Amino acid sequence: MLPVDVYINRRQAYLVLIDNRYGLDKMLKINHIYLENHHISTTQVGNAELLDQFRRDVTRGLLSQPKRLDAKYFYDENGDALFQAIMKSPDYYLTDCELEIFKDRTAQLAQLLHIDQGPIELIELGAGDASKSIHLLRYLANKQIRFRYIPIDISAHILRVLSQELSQQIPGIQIQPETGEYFDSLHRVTAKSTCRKAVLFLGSNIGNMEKNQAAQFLRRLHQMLQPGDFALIGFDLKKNPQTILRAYQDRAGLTSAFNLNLLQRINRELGADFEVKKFQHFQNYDPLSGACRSFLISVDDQLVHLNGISIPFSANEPIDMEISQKFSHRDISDLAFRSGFRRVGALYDQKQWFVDEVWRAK
Ligand code: AVJ
Repeated sequence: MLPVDVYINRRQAYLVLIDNRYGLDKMLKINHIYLENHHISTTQVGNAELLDQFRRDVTRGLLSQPKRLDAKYFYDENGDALFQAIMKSPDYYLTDCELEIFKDRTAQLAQLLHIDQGPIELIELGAGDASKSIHLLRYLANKQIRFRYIPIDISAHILRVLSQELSQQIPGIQIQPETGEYFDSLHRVTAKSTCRKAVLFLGSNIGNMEKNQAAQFLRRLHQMLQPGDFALIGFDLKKNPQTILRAYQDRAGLTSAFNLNLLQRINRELGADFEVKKFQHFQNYDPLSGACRSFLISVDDQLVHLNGISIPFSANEPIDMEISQKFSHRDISDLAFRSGFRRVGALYDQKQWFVDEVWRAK
């Protein structure tokens, strides 16, 4: 659901939402306090446009060879819930490691970001439910540092959950949620203010890009920042291959459900006819390249219909779903070098499975 307009009527505010699952317009009453604490962006692209983009990307992906789907589309309402379950799973170690860093090393983190140098905007890319960054935000609030928190996420749903939760947990927090793709949203944000900035890119979200894409992404990020601005980037490190594989081939089958949910979403939102039980999740990890990849494998020869197009699948044909790249120290320093950032600090969890790196724009 996406807010498309805001009405203010006496002390009540209404957000008009379009629920794309049912094609219904809904009015949602939001309370006065909620509105005061939030900047509500009315510049978002309409729902129809997003749906069109989704349709184009899915069609192109399924007509290419090999077939692929973009993992950024995992995050509808069901996908958000599944990812939250993954983060709590004992097999998925990434969140625990990074949470440990944010809980135990908050002061060092804040210091590395030069919090004593006055007001700062904390922009979080792919903020999700902000379960890690909340520890840093609470620390800044307690120290009475002036800051604004700008969570960016492709899921409008998770941003609503997050905004409600944060306003409760940290009363008076200035929060400006932005729904959309990373760079569209970043452009909107940087055009609006010249305040000094720290961009948070946690959870090894950077691992969802192929190596060269990641380098290009970080180069663009660097170009958008002012000298002296910060980036705080979470990298999942190379480690025992079994440990890594286990995180994505989890015993509860959450990752499998997470992948299959995208087929269900395509059926529901784009009117396709995937028979979800005719696809099987397959995960692999290559310890040489550090690429951990998710596939959905067609169990049989089958036809799937989408937009009046018939898409043939042969038995055992894969759909390339997601990469979760793992990094060596060398990989990380290469990325910093190629993107033009200076590395100014690094914080590890006890097991040294994960690192949050602090980089400064030159
Ligand atoms: C949110 C991209 C960091 O790749 O580890 C979790 C997503 N996919 N389980 C990851 C994910 C399957 C996650 N990131």
